[in-house]
Amino acid sequence: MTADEIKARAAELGFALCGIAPAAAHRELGFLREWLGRGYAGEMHYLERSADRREDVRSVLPSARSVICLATVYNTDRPYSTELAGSSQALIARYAWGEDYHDVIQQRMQALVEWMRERAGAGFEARAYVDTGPVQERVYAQYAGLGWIGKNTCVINPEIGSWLFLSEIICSLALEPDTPSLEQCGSCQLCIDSCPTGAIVDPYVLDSTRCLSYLTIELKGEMPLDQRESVGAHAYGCDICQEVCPYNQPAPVSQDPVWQPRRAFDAPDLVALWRSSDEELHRAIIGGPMRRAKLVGLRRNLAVAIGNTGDAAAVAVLDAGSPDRASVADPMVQEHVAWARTRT
Ligand code: B12
Ligand code: SF4
Ligand code: SF4
Repeated sequence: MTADEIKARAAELGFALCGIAPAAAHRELGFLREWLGRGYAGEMHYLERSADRREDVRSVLPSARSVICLATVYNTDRPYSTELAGSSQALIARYAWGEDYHDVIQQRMQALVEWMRERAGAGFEARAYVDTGPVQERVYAQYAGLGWIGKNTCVINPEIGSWLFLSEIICSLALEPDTPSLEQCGSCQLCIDSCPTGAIVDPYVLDSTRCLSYLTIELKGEMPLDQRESVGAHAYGCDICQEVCPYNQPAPVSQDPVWQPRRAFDAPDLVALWRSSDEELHRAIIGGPMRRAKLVGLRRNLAVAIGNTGDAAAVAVLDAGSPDRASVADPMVQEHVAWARTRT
């Protein structure tokens, strides 16, 4: 079985890109330690706990010789958040609009692994991960030629941009590796200049504790007071540093039904989301990537975002909760509601 045959099968299974990286101690894998040492992981302690394994895929699979890197386009034809300035829309990162990519992509990779297993000889071993494994996915993707790690830290393919889910199959086969991608940001630094919080502290280095994606998804407790204003209308994640990137102008869109926005997240209105019952919100996020979000986290974000509109009528909607909206009454949510009321 050759690398080309694997790539052809990956394309049939719906992957937009497939490349091979050697399972080796690539230089960039060493940046993780320094990044963690600077406190840039914030409360994402799992990164610290698994740092040893993240330094080399051979600690996950000792027989590993190759990493088959895959990318899936999740972009759809809806406008960028930067085109919605001044609207009453809740900003939700586009990766979260459709089905849960962990489930969808894991199934597609499993089909590829089974296909490989049927053709490989005895002793074939493989591990497939999408986002959740102890693997620095961007580094391997860059070595597999899928794209380079841009100044915004995202993997960018020169032809199809960066709206990509990365995933990989670490395997024992010694496959022909691809040529690593070359950096093509040049003198551009639009992402650094456009980040509302200054989270890209240096080119290629992101301080998560300032990133809206971290503040609205990963941070579980209260949002620091001095960071609430910069959240703007972001209710879940942030796409700005990719929206401004010239390599995403325009970016291809996927017709795959699994990535199309669920009704609840297609141009969602901030106030309408706040008024939704817990049951309605729960139904909207079940089966999607947001299912990991706790309702209180979502309510917290909505309260901050509504406060940031500065619109008295919108802020007046913020209430103390009701029997079918118990998450609103959570003390942490109510602290953010009180903050929002000071904003008009
Ligand atoms: C933790 C995490 C986050 C954190 C931290 C992000 C970060 N930049 O590190 C937070 C919560 C902020 C986050 C946000 C997002 N994430 Co995220 N995240 C991850 C995760 C689980 C681990 C990333 C990691 O190891 N970070 C640690 C740092 C050290 O590594 P890195 O930035 O990824 O990589 C390199 C560069 O920073 C560079 N570097 C670092 N220091 C230095 C120093 C110098 C001098 C140089 C030259 C280079 C350099 O080399 C690093 C390699 O070590 C990965 C999945 C995975 N297992 O890899 C997904 C992943 C990176 N996330 C992804 C996505 C989609 C997002 C969001 C777009 C979601 C959203 N819309 O809200 C945002 C994008 C924000 C951004 N600009 O990165 C995708 C990225 C796809 C792509 N095209 O790159 C991934 C790969 C998940 C997936 N399987 O698809 N994420
Ligand atoms: S995702 Fe948003 S907050 Fe995070 S680095 Fe990019 S622009 Fe900044
Ligand atoms: S906006 Fe410019 S600097 Fe930032 S990742 Fe894109 S090309 Fe690179």
